[in-house]
Amino acid sequence: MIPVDLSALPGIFAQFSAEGSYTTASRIGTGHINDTFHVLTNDPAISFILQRINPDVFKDIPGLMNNIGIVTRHLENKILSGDPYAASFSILRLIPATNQELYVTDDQRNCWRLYNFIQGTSSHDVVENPEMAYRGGKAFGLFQHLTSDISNETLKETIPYFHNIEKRLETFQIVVRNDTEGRVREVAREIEFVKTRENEMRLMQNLVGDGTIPVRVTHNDTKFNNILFDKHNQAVCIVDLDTVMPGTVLYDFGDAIRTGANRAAEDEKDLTKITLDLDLFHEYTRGYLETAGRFLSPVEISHLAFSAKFMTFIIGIRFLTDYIDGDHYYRILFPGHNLQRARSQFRLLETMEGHFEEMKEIVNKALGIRH
Ligand code: ADP
Ligand code: GN1
Ligand code: MG
Repeated sequence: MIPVDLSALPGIFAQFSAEGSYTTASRIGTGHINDTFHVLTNDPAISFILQRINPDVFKDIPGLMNNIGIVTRHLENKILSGDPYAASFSILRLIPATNQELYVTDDQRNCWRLYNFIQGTSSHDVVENPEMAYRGGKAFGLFQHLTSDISNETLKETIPYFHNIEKRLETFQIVVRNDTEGRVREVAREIEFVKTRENEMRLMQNLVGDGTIPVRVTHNDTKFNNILFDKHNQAVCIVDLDTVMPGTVLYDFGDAIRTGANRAAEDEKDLTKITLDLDLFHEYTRGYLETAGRFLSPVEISHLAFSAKFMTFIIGIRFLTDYIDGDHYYRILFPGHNLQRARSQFRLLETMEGHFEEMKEIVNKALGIRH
């Protein structure tokens, strides 16, 4: 992706039907794919999130924006109609372009979209305390609950096979075979790590493939920093809706645990600092089951602990694949960043393996006390 030309931002902003006039914009967040800016206006009470969508990753931007439109309208209707479950959420709204489209296209054929900025909120890359984990768990569970009445068929699968382990392993094997950057020698240990776990991880594909685990509307990128917290530390919104599409709740629970029950950064270099924190796991799970427990099936619940291992594994493989392939997919901040991210995921997975029985017990315990 070519870097964003900051001087073009006012002109892009002007193509949306937004209140207020542009004053400044600054980068916000630590996402690895899109370019996200906080746009301030002449009215201090009104600001926006302006995002360039990465076309190398998102091949069907009309489909993706249509999905986001459906989900944001659905949630807004629930909030405005006084749905008691939606009461704790703030409205996230796409601001249409002046031509009524949900996005605009710039001279380089990049697509941009605009959201209202939810004032007084911020996100956390790393969970700070068990209370925050509990509230985050409740918020992702609530998001699933509130979107569970959108029919799967209305949403397009905008990145096919996104959490499909067979496909991810296949791609991994291809990049290892091609070794275009000569990096394979350096990652022999990580390749072995993958090999010894791939059969266990294929279980997820079997469960989804034979219908044991239902396909539902899911977020598919439930990193902790995709939850907005207000000044009172209440979770008030789920953002980063690019991958909302048919999936399984296991993807969302597992992905959230990677960052929601781990006090180290996703790319922590000092592996001794990385561990699955059982207190955070307990609190996240308790919060999650309070809101999602009412619609989950027993088989989904019984695989929650496994899903944390699964998602940590698959995301570790994706970072490792990108490293071996020459860092084309994720934004990196220094050479070797993707390898560091992969190593940190694999270390986290090892600690989950060490605590697996306790994780299963915690799920059962949280289930028992959810009402
Ligand atoms: P990325 O793909 O870059 O992660 P996100 O949509 O997650 O993009 O946005 C990046 C960060 O910007 C979020 O982690 C959050 O801190 C902030 N953010 C995103 N949307 C909003 C919003 N509507 N209101 C307030 N803050 C937001
Ligand atoms: C990417 O864009 P961001 O940083 O929220 C990725 C997720 C990974 C995540 C790992 C579309 O999310 O799947 O879990 O990085 N998004 C896409 O941090 O590939
Ligand atoms: Mg994000």
